[in-house]
Amino acid sequence: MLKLFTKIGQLFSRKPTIDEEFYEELEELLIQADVSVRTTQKLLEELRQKVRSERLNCAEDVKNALRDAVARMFSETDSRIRLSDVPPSVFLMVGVNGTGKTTTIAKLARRYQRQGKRILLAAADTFRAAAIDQLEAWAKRINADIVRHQPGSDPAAVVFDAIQAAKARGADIVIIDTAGRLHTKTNLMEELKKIGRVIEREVGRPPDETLLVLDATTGQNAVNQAREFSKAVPVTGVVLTKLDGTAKGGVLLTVRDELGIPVKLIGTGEKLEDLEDFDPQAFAASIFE
Ligand SMILES: Nc1nc2c(ncn2[C@@H]2O[C@H](COP(=O)(O)OP(=O)(O)OP(=O)(O)O)[C@@H](O)[C@H]2O)c(=O)[nH]1
Ligand SMILES: [Mg+2]
Repeated sequence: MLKLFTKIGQLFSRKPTIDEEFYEELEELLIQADVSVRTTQKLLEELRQKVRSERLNCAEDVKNALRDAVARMFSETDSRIRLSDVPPSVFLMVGVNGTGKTTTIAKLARRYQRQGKRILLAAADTFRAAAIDQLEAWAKRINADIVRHQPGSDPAAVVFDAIQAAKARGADIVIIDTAGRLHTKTNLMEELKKIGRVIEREVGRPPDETLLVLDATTGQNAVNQAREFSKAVPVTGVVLTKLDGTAKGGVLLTVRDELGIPVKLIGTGEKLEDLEDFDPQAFAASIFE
């Protein structure tokens, strides 16, 4: 189980008196765990109301009330990955440099291969030669098809070829790797839009998933990235990686609460099997233990 809010768990196990001092400490710990100020205020407000109206005074009850408030934040979210009934399904992976896009692609590909699906990878990160080789190395390792062009070529052309190849070979899912980009660079954002248009034209619908890969260890910065990316492309879900390396799970809450984007997957390590579905209810139930 991930230990994302350990300190908050510890606060409750000290059996604190539920007073102003308690709320202050809780507020500080939530913010330290990268829950944004706004989302923290919202949670605390809800908690205070419940404590008042139900006259809660034991730490255990207050902890449960906080857990319920977190669970409610996710309750209307559909956190499952969508596949199309008409293959190939297309997943577009986006995000800033080094967040874990390419690694997550390999993990996802492996997961669907295990379900008997045929995967084709598209090396549309043509910006770095090493990026193409990195994806190809994963493709070899997991025995997946890959479409690649020369470094420096047009990423949208790679995507076009990948979709044609997927149709010709009967692939079930095309997963597109893209270059890490700063959300502040407009030309790179335009490139993503162009890729989106090619997909829409060639499969007759937008990508089934546009997954924004965020590095949990970057905290509030990840939230800013999410805000900017979702202005440029219709992000359908977030993959939060490197949760194994952090006690700061608050990004999960903030992305959901402030941006309304469902968190769909979490990365918990560098290995192929280190990918989990995000389960909001289990998450809420476990985080304060
Ligand atoms: N601990 C940990 N490391 C991860 C996780 N996901 C990816 N990494 C590591 O993060 C580093 C960057 O991963 P990449 O998949 O290359 O990231 P990227 O987004 O494709 O990077 P660019 O192509 O440069 O934009 C690698 O060393 C990965 O092994 C994770 O869930 N946990
Ligand atoms: Mg990459």
